[in-house]
Amino acid sequence: MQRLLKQSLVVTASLLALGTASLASSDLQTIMKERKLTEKDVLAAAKTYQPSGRKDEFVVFSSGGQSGQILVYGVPSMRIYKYIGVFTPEPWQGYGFDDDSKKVLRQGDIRGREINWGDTHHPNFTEKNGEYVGDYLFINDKANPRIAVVNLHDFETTQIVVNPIMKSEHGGSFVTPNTEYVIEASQYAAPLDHQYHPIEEYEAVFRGAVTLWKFDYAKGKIDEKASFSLEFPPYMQDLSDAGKGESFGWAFTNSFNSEMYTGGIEKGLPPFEAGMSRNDTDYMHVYNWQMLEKLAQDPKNYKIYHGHRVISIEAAVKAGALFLIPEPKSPHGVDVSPDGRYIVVGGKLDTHASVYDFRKIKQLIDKKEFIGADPYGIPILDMKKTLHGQVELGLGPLHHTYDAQDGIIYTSLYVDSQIVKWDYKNLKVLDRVNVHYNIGHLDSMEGKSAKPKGKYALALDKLSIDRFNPVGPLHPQNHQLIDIGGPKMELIYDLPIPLGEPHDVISIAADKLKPQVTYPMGTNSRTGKQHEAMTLAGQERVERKGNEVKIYGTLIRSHINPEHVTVNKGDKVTFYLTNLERAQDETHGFAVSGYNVHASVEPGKTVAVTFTADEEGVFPYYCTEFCSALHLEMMGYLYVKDPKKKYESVKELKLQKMSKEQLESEYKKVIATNKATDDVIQSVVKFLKDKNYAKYPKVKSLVEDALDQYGKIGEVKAKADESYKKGDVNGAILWEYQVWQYMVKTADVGLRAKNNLAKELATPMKPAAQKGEEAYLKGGCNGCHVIGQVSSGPDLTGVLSRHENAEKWVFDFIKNPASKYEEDYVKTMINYFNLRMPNQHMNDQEIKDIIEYLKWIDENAGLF
Ligand code: K7E
Ligand code: CUA
Repeated sequence: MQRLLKQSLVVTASLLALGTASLASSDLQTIMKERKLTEKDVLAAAKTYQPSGRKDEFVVFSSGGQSGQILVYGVPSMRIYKYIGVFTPEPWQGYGFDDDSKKVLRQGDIRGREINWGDTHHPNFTEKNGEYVGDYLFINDKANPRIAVVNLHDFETTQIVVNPIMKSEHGGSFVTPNTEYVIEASQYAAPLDHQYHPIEEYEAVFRGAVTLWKFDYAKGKIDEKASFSLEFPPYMQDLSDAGKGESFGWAFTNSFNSEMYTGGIEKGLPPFEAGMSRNDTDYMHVYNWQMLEKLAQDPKNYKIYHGHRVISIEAAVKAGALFLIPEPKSPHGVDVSPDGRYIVVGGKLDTHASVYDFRKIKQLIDKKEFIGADPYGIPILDMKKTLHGQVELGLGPLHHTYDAQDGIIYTSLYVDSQIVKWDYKNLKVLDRVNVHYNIGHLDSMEGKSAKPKGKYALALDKLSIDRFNPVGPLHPQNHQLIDIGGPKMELIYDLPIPLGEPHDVISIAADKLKPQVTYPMGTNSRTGKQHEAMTLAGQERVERKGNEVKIYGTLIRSHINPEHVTVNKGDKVTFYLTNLERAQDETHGFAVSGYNVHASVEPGKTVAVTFTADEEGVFPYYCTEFCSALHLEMMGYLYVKDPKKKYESVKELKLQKMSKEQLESEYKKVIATNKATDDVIQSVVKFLKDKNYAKYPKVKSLVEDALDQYGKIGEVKAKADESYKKGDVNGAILWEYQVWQYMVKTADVGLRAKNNLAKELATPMKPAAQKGEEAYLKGGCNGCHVIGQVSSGPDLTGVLSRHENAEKWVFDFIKNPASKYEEDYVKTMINYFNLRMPNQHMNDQEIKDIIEYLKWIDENAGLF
């Protein structure tokens, strides 16, 4: 009694303390003052904050730069959702640590060499009529010229293709308007024959190129055989873009070394950077991929390099498929307007952006009006005659993105650390905003598609300098979110990127992405087909052939089947594992001690891990995802025996065992526990059935999962009973515990289903009731009162019908509890709970709202 009383005092005191603290800290003005926030800051927070459970409007895919990965985050919340392993192993996804993902990664090996990283720059979606479809994503690797395909049905990398002729690239991956081709343009010129050539042969044999990778939509794969390239002069090609609308069929690639300067700092010559920026202009390459597609059908137009067709400059020129237009020195971004008419180029070393008019370009081409040809015979168009105009923007214009509003474009200024908003039709600057610092790419929502959505822009800043808590000399990158909804741009959020230098992002309306949440049973996620080693419950087995051992296993909460595997030293061992779960997010992992293998096995997936068991010993394997309360128990042992050795058995250690009586009493206990647990399950099942759970898909799938678990009990229970009958009480106890495990899993999911269903069924809360709930929570009332249950205070369901003139009674009681401590009813309660209702100092409005909330509870009695 003494102890209880003391406890109740402590509870009351802490509740009161909680009350005052939360009152103080929930006052907006106070918080703003304490945290030194301006009204603008609070507004920015309101524009980006997503309450728990709320989803984002846009999803952004960012290249991970030197990390060789992609990262995925949401706008406007700027919450990071995922890293996708692309050119780099990514252990948490098993990428590069299970057999099938290793195969994908190894597709990226170059001339026999294992490559385990990449320098990713430009992600791009599949397109239809120039609009984003978003079922596949392409990304390039600048360092080791490659393109990867990421399947957005499960956000996994499924293909890597190696560029057969280039040694480096940058103008990839750019997609033509109906995903006919993925464009990849080279960067640093090199001999296409992959042989040694001295720099003196630069003009003669060093070459750039553009590769047109054919995308086979039906297979979701790049078709390497159907792909081809076009040879370019060694001008150091750069960014590219595909034409659309009126420029459909054409593509544009920048370059920055029309000087063909070859450096030589070590010989006392001016370095590359000096010679490459000597001319006032470089060249934009203008080419027609539809014509090139035809040229690639006739062997007289191309040369084969490493099994790949490369159309010669000469053939392209002859067919009228390749032209050059001068552009301001050392340009970087080239971006085609949503309607396809304009091509905007930013010259890094020029303060202007140049707007080319494709109509004018086309007219000159049709009239064959050229100002000459370059040393390789490519016709050159008159820059002035192709320009719509130029606008002075500031220092270091790099990249562009378009707005939803016609004629509006945003350009990044690297040197000035700004974004400029301007009108590319009327050639007028409209607004500018500072970013932090040294911005590269930028993106308005779907800003490079035929239908930009505007709303927000992302600034991808190269330097973050002083923006974040210091984490050592290698600083995070900084992605900044800008509100572009109004006439003035406003910076509203900073997202430090802890993963390489993300060069470019691509954004998409979230509702266009429809990834699956589980796999059809037995899926090989890297091929999308059923895995040849799919294993269902009851099919678990170990097969041996010579020194190859194949384990066909299954994973389900919370065991790995099999749990013991014995092999010989030197055996080649493959674990095939199928996750039998059907429930969303019930992923299991698989790792074997010391053998450098790991798999992430999402529901329905089948994976394989292979290794040579070259070390003798006992090696635990286990699940690496905390998948249930019994996750730590999800394990097994791999025994590796040396067949050449004789093993003497160790003398068994005699340990004290349980007596028969002890066993019987434990058996009774577990039977009783199982009965009680089953009663809870049955009451939940009754609730679900009474309320027609099957009408609610989300609840239905949860119930199905629960029943899956429950369905396993029969078999296990039979084993328990059989053991008991045979007099094996110990065995019976173990099987009964297994029954209990299934019951716990059933109850876990069942209760989640019940809560979900209750939420579906509850009547909507009126604003006053909502405020009442807030006040109730803020006041800490839920510390003692649990709705639907007697806890350390009475259940409040029905409180409004427990008293005469109840609303007034409850009002008075909350207002001044002490005034009623002497009433018989309250006295009984105080005695029963050993607690007094404390005064929470609610104001009248709050109390009225709480009464509205209590009414809502009564309306929904029985749901909680
Ligand atoms: Cu400007 Cu590779 Cu597109 Cu970096 S790139 S910024
Ligand atoms: Cu399965 Cu942890």
